Amino acid sequence: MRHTLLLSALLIWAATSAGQNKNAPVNYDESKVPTFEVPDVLTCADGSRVKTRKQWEHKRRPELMKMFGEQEYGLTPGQTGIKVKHELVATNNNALGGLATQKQVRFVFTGTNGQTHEALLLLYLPNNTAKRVPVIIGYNFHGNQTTTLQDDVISSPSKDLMQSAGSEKWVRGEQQRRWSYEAALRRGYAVATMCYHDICPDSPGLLAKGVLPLFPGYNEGQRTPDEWGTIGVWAWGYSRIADYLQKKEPRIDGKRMVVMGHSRLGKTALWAGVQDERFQVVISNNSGCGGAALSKRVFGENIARITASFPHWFCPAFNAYSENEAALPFDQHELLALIAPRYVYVASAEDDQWADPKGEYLSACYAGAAYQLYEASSPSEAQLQEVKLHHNVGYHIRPGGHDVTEYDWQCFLDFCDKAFSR
Ligand code: GTR
Repeated sequence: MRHTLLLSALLIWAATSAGQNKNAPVNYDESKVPTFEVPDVLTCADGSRVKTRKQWEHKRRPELMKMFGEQEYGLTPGQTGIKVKHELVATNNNALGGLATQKQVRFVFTGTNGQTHEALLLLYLPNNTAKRVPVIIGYNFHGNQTTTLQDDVISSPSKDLMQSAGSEKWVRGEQQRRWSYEAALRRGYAVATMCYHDICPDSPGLLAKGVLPLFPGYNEGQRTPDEWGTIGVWAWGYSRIADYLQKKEPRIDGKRMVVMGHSRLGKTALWAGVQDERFQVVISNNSGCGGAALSKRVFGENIARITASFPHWFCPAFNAYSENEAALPFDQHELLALIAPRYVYVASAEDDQWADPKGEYLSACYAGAAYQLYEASSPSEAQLQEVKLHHNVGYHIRPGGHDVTEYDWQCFLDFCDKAFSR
C-alpha cells in the first residue's frame, strides 16, 4: 500500500514537473521538421483497424476522447450539480443601425456548495427575418463592450478583475474589427459572444475568481495529472451558452449552432466542438499549437513553450510531452477527426508562423480518414497550395498575421451556408 502511494506520488510529480521550458528552441525551418509518423486515426490502441462507423463511434472515438482528456486538456467533470439562471438585463430592438435586436443576458451559476458566479452574454438577432436562425457563438478576449461601438453594450464583469492600469485593450469598440456582426446579420445569422475571462480568468493566480470553485472537489493549487485546464473550462462554458440559446431563446435554431474561436479560443472551440455534438459547425481561427496544428512537426510554438507560458491551459500530464512530441500517442488531426461527420473549419494566416499554418493544413487533411467513414470530404495534401477549400473539413489561408479579419468572417459564413445548405 505504502509503495503504491509512493509510486503514485512519484508519477504525479513526474507528470507535473517535466517540461515547461520557456527557453526551448523554436523551429521555423521546414528542412528541420523532424521525420515523424502521423498516428493513424483509424488504428485502435490494440492494433485493430476501424472499418465501420460503428467501430469508430463505439471504440476508437471514445478511446481518442479519453487520450485527449487524460493527456492534453484534462477531463471535463460530469455531474457538477451547477445550476444556471439567466436574467435578461437589457434589450434593444434597433441595434447596429436597425439590423439587429440586441439582448444582454446575465448568467448566474450556483454550485452545490452555494457559491455563485456571474457572466454576461451579448446576443445579436437579425431583424431581417422572423424565422428561427442559426447562431455563431464565440468568446471575446476583452469584454463584450470591445466588440462593438454600440454604447449600450454593458462592460463584461471580468473587466474590473482583468484590466491592467492604463491598458487600452478593454476600451469600447477596441476589438470591433474582429467582429463582423453586420455581415453575419445580413446573411441571417445570430451572433452570441461572452468574455472568456467571465467563465474563468486566464491567469494562473486568478483561477479561483471564475466558475471553478463551484465545481465539487475543487482544490485550489492542487492539480491531479488529468485535471482539466482552462481550455477545458472555457469549452464547458461554450456548452452552457449553447444550453441557453437552444432552450431559452426562441429565435435560435438549436440544430444550427456554430462554435468559433480565435487563437487560444480556437483551441477551445475545437475541444468544445469535440465534446458537445450540438455544435454542427466548429471554426478554429489561427489556433496553432494545442489547436489545429500538428504537434509532432514541432514547427513554431511547441509544447515546451506553450506549457511554460500557459501552465494553466492544459492538464499537468501534457507537460510530459514537452521537448518530447515524438512520444505523443496521438496528434491534433485526431482532434479534428473527433468532430466527424460534423463540419469543421481551420483558418490560417501566412505570417502567423508561430501557429504553423502548414501543420494546421496537414491536420485538416489527415482528419479525413474519419470523414471518409461517413462519405464526407476533406482536403488532400495535393491541394496544399489552394487558399480556400470547402469540404466537410474546410480550410483557408490568407495573407497577413495572427488576427480575425472581415475576410475570415466571409469565409466562415460561406462555410456555414454550405453546412446548413442555405
Ligand atoms: C499566444 C500563444 C498561442 C495563442 C495566442 C493567443 O501567446 O502562444 O498559443 O493561443 O497566444 O491566444 O492569442
